[in-house]
Amino acid sequence: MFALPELGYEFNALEPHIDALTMEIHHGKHHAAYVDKLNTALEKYPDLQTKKIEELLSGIKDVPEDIRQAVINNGGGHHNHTLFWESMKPGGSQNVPEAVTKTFNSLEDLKAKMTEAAINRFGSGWAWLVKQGESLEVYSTANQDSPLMEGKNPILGIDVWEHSYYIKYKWNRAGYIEAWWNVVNWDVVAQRLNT
Ligand code: MN3
Repeated sequence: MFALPELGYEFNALEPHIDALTMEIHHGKHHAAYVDKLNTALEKYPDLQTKKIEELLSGIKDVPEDIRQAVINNGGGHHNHTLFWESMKPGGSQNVPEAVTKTFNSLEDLKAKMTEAAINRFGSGWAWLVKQGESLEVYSTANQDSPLMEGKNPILGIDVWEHSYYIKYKWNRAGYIEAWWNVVNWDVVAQRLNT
């Protein structure tokens, strides 16, 4: 059985960049629903219930076909959001990892690349910084598709589903993305890069 992880900070902790109501609904309703639906999908496959979510997603081709899409959507949703909550902290943090500046020249260049990927993701999805082997890459996925399904290790991701910004930013996805950079926890990004 998978469980909804604790946020680690209050719903209002990321204000004014991410508002409390968005956080409450996003975590307590959207993420919770992915977890519930993932558990329901796995009901008839007890062997899969004890696997780690990372294993399920990176081995998605081995997941039985009748529940594969449900695991892609809801398992992906569970893993993506878990990573997302951990990637943010009140006030953000400034310790940008050296690997980031090495690959992208500067933090500003990485931000520009990820922002572009996030703005240009048509419809719902995520923009990512991923690691594959030793190299870093920026790209985006649709819906809740996890980079793990393509053998890429997600390091930092921004949710650009409308549910992640519509209450405060309405149509202004770019405004939400710009504000989000203020709460990115680079310490966690650095940890992920080193594992
Ligand atoms: Mn979301």
